[in-house]
Amino acid sequence: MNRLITMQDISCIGKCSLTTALPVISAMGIEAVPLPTAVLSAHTMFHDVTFCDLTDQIEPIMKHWKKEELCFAGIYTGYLGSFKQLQLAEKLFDTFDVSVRVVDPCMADHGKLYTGFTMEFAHAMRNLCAKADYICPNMSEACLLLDIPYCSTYDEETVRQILRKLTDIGCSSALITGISLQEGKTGAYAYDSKTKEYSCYQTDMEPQSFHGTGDIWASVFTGCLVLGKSSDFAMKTACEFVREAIHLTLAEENHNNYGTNFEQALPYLIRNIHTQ
Ligand code: PXL
Repeated sequence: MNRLITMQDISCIGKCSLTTALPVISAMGIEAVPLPTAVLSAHTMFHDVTFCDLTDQIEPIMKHWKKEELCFAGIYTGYLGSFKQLQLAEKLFDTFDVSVRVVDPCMADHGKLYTGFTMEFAHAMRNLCAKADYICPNMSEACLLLDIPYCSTYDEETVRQILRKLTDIGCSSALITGISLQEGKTGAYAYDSKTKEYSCYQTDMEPQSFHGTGDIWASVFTGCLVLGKSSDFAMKTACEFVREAIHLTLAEENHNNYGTNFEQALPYLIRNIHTQ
């Protein structure tokens, strides 16, 4: 059975980071191994969040896995909360030889850094991105990584130019999520610096956006790659799963606003990953 390490926090309430990555990766038939960085009572869009830092645990956990001679097919890093955690994530990539390395440089949305993040952190995130096979920022994160003003509107050529610059950081492929090239559509755009090929997938845009969808997207994308699927299939499957999760959330009259009903979309995901 494939085994995948995912390094990010546990936000108990919020349907993001590990509380989405673990069930999604497990549903795909992959052993989901968490490397938890912190425990928060809820994600940082809530007020008065409690926070317990687990940075001190990360190296001992890695050392133990190494001693046990455990092998992993992939590593996927998500929300990381400090410079030290960025360094440890780099060490994780150096310690385990895996075939799929995905960095989701979680730090911003809608042109704004998340609470507690700085431009210096965005610069430091570049070093981790350089070690990845794939990075999957949204447009806010892509612009921060490149130190350019936020592109709230863009044409296809601008997206392609940003993607090329992202791969100049050192990763082989870059994908930007949440790219909308047509009214009523949204999806992702990818560039593979080895083949110099671009690829785009667009699906119907749901009328509301939700927190945590980037984490769900990256979990499905990484899971597909670990299962040996193509990156085009991974991109399509991730986009369609997020659309379905939002669709099912909006179908519930009293849905919460802090995250999606992605759990109800898991059967859809399981059906879809076996179509190729
Ligand atoms: O979904 C990204 C994320 C993960 N973890 C925590 C967050 C956020 C986004 O705000 O606050 C703690």
